[in-house]
Order: sequence, then structure tokens, then C-alpha cells
Amino acid sequence: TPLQRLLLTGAAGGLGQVLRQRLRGLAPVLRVSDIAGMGAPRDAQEEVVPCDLADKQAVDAMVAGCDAIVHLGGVSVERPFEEVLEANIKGIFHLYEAARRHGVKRIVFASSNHVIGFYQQSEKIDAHARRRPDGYYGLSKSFGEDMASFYFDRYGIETVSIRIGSSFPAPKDRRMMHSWLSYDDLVQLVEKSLFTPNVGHTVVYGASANRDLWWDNHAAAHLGFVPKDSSEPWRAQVEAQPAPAANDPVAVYQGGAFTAQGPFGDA
Ligand code: NAI
Ligand code: 15L
Repeated sequence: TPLQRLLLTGAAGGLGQVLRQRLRGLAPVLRVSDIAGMGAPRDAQEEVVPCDLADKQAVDAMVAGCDAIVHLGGVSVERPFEEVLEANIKGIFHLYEAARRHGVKRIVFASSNHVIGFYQQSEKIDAHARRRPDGYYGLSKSFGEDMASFYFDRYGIETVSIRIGSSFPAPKDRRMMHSWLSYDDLVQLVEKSLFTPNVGHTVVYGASANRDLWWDNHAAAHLGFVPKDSSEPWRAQVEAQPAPAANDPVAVYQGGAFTAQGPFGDA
């Protein structure tokens, strides 16, 4: 059945602004939400619903009336645990509870490579590799994937968890030559994640067709994701940057600098 109302969370963020443009047309109504300002609705097909993901009642109202969700909202970098707890851990619980109450059938969850960030860059892994989160942020995404798994097994709500690599206009450094995901490939992957039937809970790595990928997507072949872009056109420019030391975390771990951030607070 075609979508009636698609919800996009994190709509004010970097990827949210891209998908706010590019997902319009997938449903008669696109509802956009964030805790940050989003401006006015762009047209009669758009609804703007401010919401703090940490507020259970507000999340319930945000989800009411929607039949699918692209969930980008939350803390997107390594931060103190208490911040990650509110937006990402409580937030994902509120989202799935609201989805259950309101009959949402499909969620596309912006997970992250930081769920597996402590693998070395010399390793190649698939979706079944043991998770090795590289911080509180990565832990929250790992919890989100478990939430997705539980809500499918228990309630039949389907999710595609996209472990996004590095989705920016262009790769910024040597690490992103491996992890880069172009905006066009992101859009393709989100669309396939919304509309492929019978995904259960599928985990897929979000990377373009880069030369030396760390991630093998055979376990998500049913999505039919075929990335069209590659980081290769930026190689000369990126490799003109000074090289990090061989033992620098940015050159050792798939999660790069995230593996070495913190501790925060009174440590
Ligand atoms: P971003 O930080 O630009 O956007 C996240 C949005 O979530 C922001 O607009 C922020 O205001 C909103 N937000 C934060 N706390 C909130 C709360 N308590 N309630 C409601 N909204 C809240 O991040 P970006 O780059 O756009 O990423 C989008 C999603 O994709 C995030 O979940 C991020 O973790 C994930 N991701 C992004 C990657 C990338 O390369 N851009 C890589 C891996 C994962
Ligand atoms: C992420 O999870 C972040 O949200 C994004 O800002 C990038 O840092 C990305 O990972 C990355 O690993 O490059």
C-alpha cells in the first residue's frame, strides 16, 4: 500500500535538509520534525512539527497519523552520556512506542558506522559481525538497532537500520575515502529501505561504491542497493593532505577519531 504520510525526524540537520527536499513526492504528506528551527512548511504537502525526542508525549503526537518514519533525529556525534541518553536512547524508545500505538509499519533508522567503530581499517566486516561501538554515541545506535529488532519480533514493525558511513557533499579525509556515502546514494538507499517488502529488521552499511570498502553488504542484498557514486574523484585532493601517523586512531580504526573522544565530565 502506498504511503499516506511520511515522517522525517532530524529535518533541520545536515542530512535532514537534503532528505526534506529529496523525499518529497514519496507520499502525499511529508511531516518534518526537529528540536531546531525548520522554517515554515514549504508547500501544502508539508507539515512542520517541532518535537524534542526526549519528550514521550510530544513524540507520540509527532508520530500520530504517519505510516512510515525516516528517523534521523538525535545527537550525531560523541557527547556526554547524559545527552546521548535523552535524545538517542530515550528518544528511540519513545519513537518505537509511538509507532506501535499508531500502527506505523516501517522505520528507516539512521544508525552509524560507530556501532562497529573499533574494528580496524585492515578488517572487512558484514552486518553479522559482532558490534564494537566506539563511544556513547555508537552505543546509542547499537541500542537503537536492538530496539528495531525487538519491535519487529514482538510487534512486526519493520526497520532498515542504515549504518551510515560519512555522508557529506564530498569525502573530507583519507578515512572518508572508504566511508563516504554520496547524497544521491543516500537517497537511493532510503527509498529502497522504505519500499522493499519483507525487510524484517535489516542492517545495511551506507557507503558509496568506494575503491577500498571495509563493509560487505551481502546480508542486505534483498534491498537491491547499488551505489552509483565513488570517492575516487577526490583521491588526489584528499591524498594531498598531510598523512596521519600510522598509529593515529584516524588511521587505525574504522570509527576514526570517535574511538579516542572523551572521557567527559568529571573524569
Ligand atoms: P545533524 O546533527 O546535522 O542532525 C541531527 C538533527 O537531530 C539536528 O537537526 C538536531 O537538531 C536534531 N536533534 C538533536 N537532538 C534532538 C532531540 N532531542 N529532539 C529532536 N531532534 C533532535 O546530523 P546529520 O549528519 O544530519 O545526521 C543525521 C542522522 O544520521 C543522525 O542520526 C546521525 O547520527 C546519523 N548519521 C549521520 C552520518 C553522516 O555522515 N552525516 C553518519 C552516521 C550516522
Ligand atoms: C557519524 O555517525 C556522524 O554522525 C557524522 O557526523 C560523521 O562523523 C560520521 O559518523 C563519520 O564517521 O564520518
